[in-house]
Amino acid sequence: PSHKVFRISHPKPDITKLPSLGMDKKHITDDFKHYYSYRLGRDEHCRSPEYAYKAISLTISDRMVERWKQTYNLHRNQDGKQTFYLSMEFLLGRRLSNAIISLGVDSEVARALYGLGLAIEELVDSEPDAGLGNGGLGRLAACFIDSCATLKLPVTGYGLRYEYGMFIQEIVNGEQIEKPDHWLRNGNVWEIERPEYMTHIKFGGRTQIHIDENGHERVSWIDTHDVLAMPYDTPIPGYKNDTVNTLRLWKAMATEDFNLQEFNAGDYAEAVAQKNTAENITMVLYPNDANENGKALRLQQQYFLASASLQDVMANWVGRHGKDFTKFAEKNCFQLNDTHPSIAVAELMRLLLDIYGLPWKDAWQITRNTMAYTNHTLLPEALEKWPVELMRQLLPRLMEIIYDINAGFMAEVSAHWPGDSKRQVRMSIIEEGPTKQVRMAFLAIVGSFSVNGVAALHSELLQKGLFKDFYELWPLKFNNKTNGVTPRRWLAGCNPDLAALITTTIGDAWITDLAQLEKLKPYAENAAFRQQWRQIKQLSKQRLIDLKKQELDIEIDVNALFDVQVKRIHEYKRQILNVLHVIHLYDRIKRGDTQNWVDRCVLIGGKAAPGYVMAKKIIKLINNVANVINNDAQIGSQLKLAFLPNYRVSAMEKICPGTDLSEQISTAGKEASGTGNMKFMMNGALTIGTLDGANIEIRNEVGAENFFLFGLTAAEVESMQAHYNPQWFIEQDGDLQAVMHLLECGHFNQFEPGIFDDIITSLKSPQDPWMTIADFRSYIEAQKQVEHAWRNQEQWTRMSILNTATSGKFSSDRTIQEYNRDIWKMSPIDVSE
Ligand code: T68
Repeated sequence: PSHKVFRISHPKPDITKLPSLGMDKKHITDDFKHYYSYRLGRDEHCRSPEYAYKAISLTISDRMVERWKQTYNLHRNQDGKQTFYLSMEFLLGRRLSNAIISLGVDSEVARALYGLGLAIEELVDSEPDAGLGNGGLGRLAACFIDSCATLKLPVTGYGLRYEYGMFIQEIVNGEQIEKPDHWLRNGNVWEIERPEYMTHIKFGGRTQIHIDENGHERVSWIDTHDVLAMPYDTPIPGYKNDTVNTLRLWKAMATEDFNLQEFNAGDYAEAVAQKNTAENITMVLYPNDANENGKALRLQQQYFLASASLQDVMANWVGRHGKDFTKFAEKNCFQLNDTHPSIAVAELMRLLLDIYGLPWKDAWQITRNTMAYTNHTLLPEALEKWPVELMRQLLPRLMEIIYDINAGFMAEVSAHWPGDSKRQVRMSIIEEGPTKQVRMAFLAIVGSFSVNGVAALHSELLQKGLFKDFYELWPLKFNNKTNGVTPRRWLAGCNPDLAALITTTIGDAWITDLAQLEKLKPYAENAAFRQQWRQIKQLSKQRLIDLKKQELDIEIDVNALFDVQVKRIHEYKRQILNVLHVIHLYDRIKRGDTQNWVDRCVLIGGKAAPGYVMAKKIIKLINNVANVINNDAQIGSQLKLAFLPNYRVSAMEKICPGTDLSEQISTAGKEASGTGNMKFMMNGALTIGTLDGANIEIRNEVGAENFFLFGLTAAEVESMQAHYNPQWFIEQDGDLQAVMHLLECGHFNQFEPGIFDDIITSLKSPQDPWMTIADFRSYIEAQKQVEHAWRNQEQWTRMSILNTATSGKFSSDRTIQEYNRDIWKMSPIDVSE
């Protein structure tokens, strides 16, 4: 008899096999009902749109997951190159409408919801913003990952899952009050926890040398306090291309054996309470956008992000290649979003040396060919430096490695410039002085193969100024990548009426190829088209008024010129210059100088870093001036000023379609790029601006005749600095004298004496680095040009159309194509094939 066992063969059941989810009205409706009733447990008595928002989001999210898993596996298992975008901030904003647009199910969803008696607009508005960023830098990261997915590039975002995002700003008595933003309170339907990819992060302890099995000296980092990094993945859908990339955000958690000693000693409660120290690491986003606060917790955050992300990538690499790193640099790139994650340079060295046992030379070569660094600022106060002592305590092994990197680098410098010890001191990663500090930007430059600025002028100034020595040493490392914004959110999503008009006129290819907007140019000469264009702008302005009506409690005329400045509050961005102009207009009305008057509504919004006293004063000034103007019956509709509280991504989506005039008035040479300027341009606003950041490129694209230019150039600012004399400008200018007088006599702070003294003093100081007074006259003249243009509505509309038509360059798709062409060098991966 045969010993063979005869088994009934049956197909192996696949627990993951599911039918594809339907994208039609019926399937969407069914799933909505399912989630609403079963998962959320609500019924017809529930009155809150919150649950309907959740039910539709879960329905949409499901429809991304299948494509997401496919993309994820394809990226991990292919043998091509991958890029990892490391950023302390991803300012995503709301996700529902973006997901709907990307999947191309807008009309099906709208119809399904309509059938259920729900309005999509209302549901969309109950989603909290994911406010995990301060401003431009964080929003840029969000636009970039959108473009990467749309361009089918295998790019993964790595960031932190802050429990509290950017604070919520309230205005009380004209002053900013910060409220915590507990954005996760009602759950986050867009993320999936992935405990299977959890990693350990070390802090503190000490290092020890030992001899490994091959007789080589190795360093181990011991007696550490470990923290767990738990990944949460968010899908990043490409535009109608079946690609869904991943944003992986790390949350800090206590290890399970936290404080075992105390635990065993019976101090149970104390041990549990100490869990907090670990979990604090990702508790809150630091709300400083332009200066470093130097807190140890911030360094912990930075290392936590760098280490968790690198370990994650390495684990995947070792899983597929074993410990052979010869091709690692060829297949992986880390793009560092500013210096915040630049400790990654030293961390990659540590992993290669201590964990995988590579010799220094090999590890250094791999690191230097894997890292790329983007700089976002020239302001010295924003340049990160960490005290050597702090780093030694917190990250002793990394401090050793940084010293070793610097020793090698100093040897390179002295070989290149023999005997130039001044240059060595200037270029050293370690800044000598009473407290030695690590210059994080220099670590990033030395450790990477590419260094880029974010607009042409900014990149040029980096090479000529801040990083001159490094540019002389490695000219080929330096390059420019002018910023961009995603047209999915910043035109198609936020301005559906305008998007529809554009699509009817030139087709819809512009959504993924924004240069196509050029085709609108001839329509600037078409009166009927201009009429439609104007109507849409008018509607958007009305919507903006309706939205802000209760909040602002002022009457705004839709026919007024909507003049908008929204961005973080900072002296270099010169919201004060805007206020000086408003005071000047007020003064003119009061003097009866109102011939050819143009009614204007000036809107200013933005958050001040909580510790930035001057920025908070500026908010107070705006509110006080607004109070005087808006409550003066003689002024009426001729002039309005309002501060828009709690400016954020979702606010900008409503503001930019309704803006006529975009204020981009920074001191030349100080704003690295700006990205709000691009959003306004795309939505048909005209710009009044200085020759700063990307303004220069905006003006080049749209033409000087369609841009209101004023102010000193960066070179003039630089050369005037030493002999700047604001008093001289004041003496020359009667209008400016009148404005200063109103400020100085306390006209806007009658019951709060002295509160604006600091502002006045800084304006009049020869040391004022922002040179506001120097640009007053040319700003006023440019504003007159604005009014002149506005009086001819046909001409204004022409210019508005031309702004949109020439905004193609400022798509982040173009930016990302350049990053890929020059730095990442990856091939797109088609998921649908
Ligand atoms: C901005 N930087 C630039 N920084 O100011 C802006 N900083 O010109 C540019 O367009 C934008 O980056 C994108 O390149 C920032 O937004 C920060 O938010 C920040 C955050 C933490 C620490 C320092």
